[in-house]
Amino acid sequence: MTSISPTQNTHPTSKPSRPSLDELWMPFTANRSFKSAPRMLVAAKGMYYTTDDGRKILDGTAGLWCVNAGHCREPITEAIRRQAGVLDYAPPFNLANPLSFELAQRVTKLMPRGIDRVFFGNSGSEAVDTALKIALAYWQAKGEPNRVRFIGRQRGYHGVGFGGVSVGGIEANRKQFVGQTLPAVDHLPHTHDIAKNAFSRGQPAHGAHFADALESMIEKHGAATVAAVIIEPMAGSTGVLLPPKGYLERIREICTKHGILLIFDEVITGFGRLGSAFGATKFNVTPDMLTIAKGITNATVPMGAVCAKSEIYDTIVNSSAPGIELFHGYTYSGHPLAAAAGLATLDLYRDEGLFDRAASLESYWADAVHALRGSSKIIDLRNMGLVAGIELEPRPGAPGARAFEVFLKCFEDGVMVRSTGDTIALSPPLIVEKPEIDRMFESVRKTIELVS
Ligand code: PXG
Repeated sequence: MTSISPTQNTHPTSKPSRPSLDELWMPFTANRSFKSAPRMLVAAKGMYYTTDDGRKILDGTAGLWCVNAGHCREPITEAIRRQAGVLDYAPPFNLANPLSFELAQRVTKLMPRGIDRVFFGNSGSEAVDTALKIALAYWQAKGEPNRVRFIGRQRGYHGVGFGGVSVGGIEANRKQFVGQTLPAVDHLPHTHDIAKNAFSRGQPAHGAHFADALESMIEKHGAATVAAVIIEPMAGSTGVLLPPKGYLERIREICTKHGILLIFDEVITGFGRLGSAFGATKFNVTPDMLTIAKGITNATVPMGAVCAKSEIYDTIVNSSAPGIELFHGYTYSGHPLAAAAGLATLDLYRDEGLFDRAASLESYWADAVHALRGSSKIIDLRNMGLVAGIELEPRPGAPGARAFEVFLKCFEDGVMVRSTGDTIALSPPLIVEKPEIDRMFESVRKTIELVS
């Protein structure tokens, strides 16, 4: 079978020549349906993808919430190219490459004060499982080995490792693996309350009280058994669920009161998505650990990380006998290509002021989101930074079908949106221009009218 090169098939009318689709088992995909009608992306530049039949697709989702600086940005591409010819790989166990240290320092400079240690992995899932393991190791080192319970939240997404699906609040991601997820986990209620907060602009007013469930859970299990609470400051994957005003502050307060570690999973909210470097800086609530991935390298080379308070690092490292202090790590932790890509990405974010750019576009974006109001099929509209959630009335007997059809039809129309349940999520690269915002919402508006 021939393979596709990005330069082929650039005429919209040409028929693509495709590789065999049989061998690849696609992730989180309806394989049979996709393979009967594939959507193949072969090139990208700036705000646009190119399909294998030569169509340009406006990227309304920054890939999967990750290409925050736009596609194929030359400074990043060049850094990767250069690094690949200088040091392709260096073992990270008892050896190192200097770029990983440099990137760790650069990342901590963007973090809230006090978060100043970084452990690298290769994905959000690895970052989450690493953070959970660090929490357990921390409590062992502190002499409180009974603190083993994790508290996540309904509708939370924390990747696909055994730790991540356990603390995550998506039943579908656990049901094929019943019996082997983490045993000591509880879930807070989610904060989505359409009855009270529908069509809120920015943070919803009602729902700080959802945090109080944490107090009851701690009381039920005993504070001395809880290792950590893990939540996304804004839940992305399950439909753009914003933290009600006062909610994150209250979660922080309760964790502090009971000495429980608070982990913010910022895999989506990191690197400017909400108009600030991180959710923690946007909402001015500092967790004890943050997990990051995606935007750290503009998604060019896989990378994830856990960022932790130095007290956590010091406790584990200083309490240990001479030798390895944490029995955890990856072949590709701090990979030189990822580190080079990360440094070039952070330079680009800084040089183009992209986090501030997201903040300055927020009100134009919010206007565009809320201008969709009026269709009987839309039951809620949510916005924050450069994120939108457009929740549709589910089609009777077919939850998620309407939103998925909107995704398919927008793609035909040349705009990439994301559907999750009955919510359409938009999260474009932070370089998006106003006419592109208009085009995205026009396509979504038109398409929602078209679907039954
Ligand atoms: N935590 C959060 C908050 C995420 O959003 C992960 C962890 C896992 O990251 P990796 O790199 O292991 O995939 C994620 C991933 C979607 C979607 O459609 C979101 C993610 C992944 C796939 C799809 O919203 N986020």
